[in-house]
Amino acid sequence: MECGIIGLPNVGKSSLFSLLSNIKVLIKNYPFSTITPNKSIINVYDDRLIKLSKIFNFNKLQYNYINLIDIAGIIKNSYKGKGLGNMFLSYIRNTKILINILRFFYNKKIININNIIDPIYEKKIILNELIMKDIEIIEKNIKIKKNNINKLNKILKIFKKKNKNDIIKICNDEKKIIKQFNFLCLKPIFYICNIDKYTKRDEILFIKEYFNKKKEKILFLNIKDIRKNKSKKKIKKLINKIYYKLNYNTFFTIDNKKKQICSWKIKKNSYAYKASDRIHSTFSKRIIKVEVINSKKIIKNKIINYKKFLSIKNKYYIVKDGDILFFKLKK
Ligand SMILES: Nc1nc2c(ncn2[C@@H]2O[C@H](COP(=O)(O)OP(=O)(O)OP(=O)(O)O)[C@@H](O)[C@H]2O)c(=O)[nH]1
Ligand SMILES: [Mg+2]
Repeated sequence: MECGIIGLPNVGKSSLFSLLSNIKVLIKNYPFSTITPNKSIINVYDDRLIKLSKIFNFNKLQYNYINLIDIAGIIKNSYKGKGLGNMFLSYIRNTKILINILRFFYNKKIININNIIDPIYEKKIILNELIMKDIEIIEKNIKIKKNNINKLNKILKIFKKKNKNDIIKICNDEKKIIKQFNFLCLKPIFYICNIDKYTKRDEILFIKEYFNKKKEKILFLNIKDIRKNKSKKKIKKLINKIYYKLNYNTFFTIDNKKKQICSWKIKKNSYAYKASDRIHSTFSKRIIKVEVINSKKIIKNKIINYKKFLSIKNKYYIVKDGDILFFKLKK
C-alpha cells in the first residue's frame, strides 16, 4: 500500500477515506471503530487528460491513482501494544507516505480521547509512537547483530532525543545501515486538520504558521461538511490537492496505434530514466534519450502534429509536471 491515513482514534480518518473513495465504511462515534483497515484505489482526475484526448481524438485514457489505506487509531503507548496494539504499525510499515489527520473540530458529542483540542499535541503523540517503535527495532538489532554496533548505538542515541531533523540527518549520513529498517518516522507525512465551524480563524493561522516554520505540509478541511455537501467537483479537486501534497508529479505517454494516453505518477524532481522505469523495469537501463513536450503547450495551441515541437533531452532530464515523454531505448 502506498498511502496510509493515520491519527488518534475518532478524529475522522474513516470519514476522509470514505469521502475520497466513495466507499461506505464504518464511521462511528467511538474510538477504535476501524479495526481491519479499509483499502481502496483512488483515481486522480486530471482534466489535461480529457483535453489531450479531444485534441488527438483518442479514446483510451489511463488516470493516475493513489492506493489508500485507512488504519486503526494510534494512542500513547500503542507501540507497546496499548489500544489495538502493534497491529497498525505493520500496516504503516508497508506504506510509502502518510496522511496524519489531526482533530481540530470542537463538537463535544464526538468522543475525544484527549479532552483537549490541540493539533500540535496530537501530531507529537503520533510522531512519538513512530519513533518509539523505530527505537525498539534499533535496540533489537543491537542485541542480535555483531556488525556496526557502534554506528547503531550512535543512531539510537539520536533517535532517543526525538528531534526529527536530527534523525533525518543521521539517517542520511548512515544510509547504508538504515536502509534495511524501513523506519516509520522517516516516512513523509502530510497533515490534515479536520476543522468545523467553531474552529476560529486565528487558531488556524497559528497552527498554519507553526507547520510552515517546520516546513511541514498541512491542509485544513471540514471533512464532515464536505461529506454532507458532496460535490463531485470538490472531491476531485481535493484528491488532486492531496496528490500534489503527497509530492507527486504527473507525466504522460502516448500510444498512437492504440489511441491511448496514459498518466503516470512520479516523485517530484525525478530524472527521466526514473520515469521510464515506471513503464517497464528494464527501460531505465536501456534509455538513450527522451523527447519532451509539455501538455500545457499542446493544450494551449491545440497542437496535433507535435513532433516538430519535441525537444531532445538526456536521461538526467528532470521531468516537469504535465510533460509528455517519448523514451528512446537501446535495442
Ligand atoms: N463534528 C464533526 N464530527 C466529525 C468530523 N469528522 C468525523 N466526525 C465524527 O467523528 C466520529 C469518528 O469518525 P471516524 O471517521 O470514524 O473516525 P476515525 O478516525 O476513523 O476513528 P477510529 O477508526 O475509531 O480511529 C464519527 O462520529 C464522525 O461522524 C468533523 O469534521 N466534525
Ligand atoms: Mg476509522
